[in-house]
Amino acid sequence: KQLSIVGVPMDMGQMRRGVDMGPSAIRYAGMVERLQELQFDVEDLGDLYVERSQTQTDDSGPKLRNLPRVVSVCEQLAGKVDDIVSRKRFPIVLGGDHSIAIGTLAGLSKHHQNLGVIWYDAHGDLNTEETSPSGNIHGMPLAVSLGVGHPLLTNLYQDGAKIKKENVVLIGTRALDDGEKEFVRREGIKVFTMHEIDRMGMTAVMEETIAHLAHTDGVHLSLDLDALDPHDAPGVGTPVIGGLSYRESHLAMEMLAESGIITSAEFVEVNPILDERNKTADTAVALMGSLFGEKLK
Ligand code: DIR
Ligand code: MN
Ligand code: MN
Ligand code: MN
Repeated sequence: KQLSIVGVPMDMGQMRRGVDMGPSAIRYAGMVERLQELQFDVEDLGDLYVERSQTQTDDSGPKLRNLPRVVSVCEQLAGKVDDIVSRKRFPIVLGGDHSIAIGTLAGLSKHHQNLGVIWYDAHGDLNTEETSPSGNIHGMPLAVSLGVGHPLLTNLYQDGAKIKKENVVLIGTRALDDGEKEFVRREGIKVFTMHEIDRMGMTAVMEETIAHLAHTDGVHLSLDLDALDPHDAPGVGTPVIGGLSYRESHLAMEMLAESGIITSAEFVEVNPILDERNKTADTAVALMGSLFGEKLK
């Protein structure tokens, strides 16, 4: 496998400054070296240009904060991801807040008719401007990619939905807003909340996830570090107690490595300002090691 890394220093999708430094923190934690040790051809494309003027954060409306800037970064990212896949390489996107998944999935959708998505996150990211309690676009990317949301977001890069609801699996969910619960019920989306993970165990959850996505033509892993318990990943903007352990997450990554189904990945929401000695970036890199087959070597 040939891997291409692209960083997206985006923090406009939410209110806590500092998540724009996520790509640096993850590289500093030794990401490139870790993947090279696994004998991959690793290309680091650096970071996208993200216009930043911290004093101009759009706090005006309760809805879709910083919409134009999020759109322009996501357009740029979609083009970059499209290009990486066109060159037959495996894209790894580093966030940045989770709004960037809109761009990642838009770029991937040029190459997949039936893309699977694993949304590893404490949250559903299924809000729309009507249901969002925060107005933060990082709470909306999965809804947008399913074709539900503001037209500037849903029609980004190419018109309409980028993925299908039957190809999505949420893992680690424990903080759904009311509108998101309604979305999940209405659309019948597959969700493994912490309750199911506790009852079934991560092994069975991953077996079911992999079986559920067996018919797809590729699977994207969108990993929000806040899926993990704040004990293991304190450096995130919206921590939620009662999360996935470091061990459960490694097991999940190892099972994905064994399955061979993953064709792209992103690691988002690492905020070094809120972190403890880069622990969250270290966790992200350790999980990448497992996802890319450290145990199989
Ligand atoms: C919350 C937070 N549900 C919102 N979402 C986060 O603002 O819509 N997603 N943090 O990962
Ligand atoms: Mn998220
Ligand atoms: Mn989250
Ligand atoms: Mn939240």
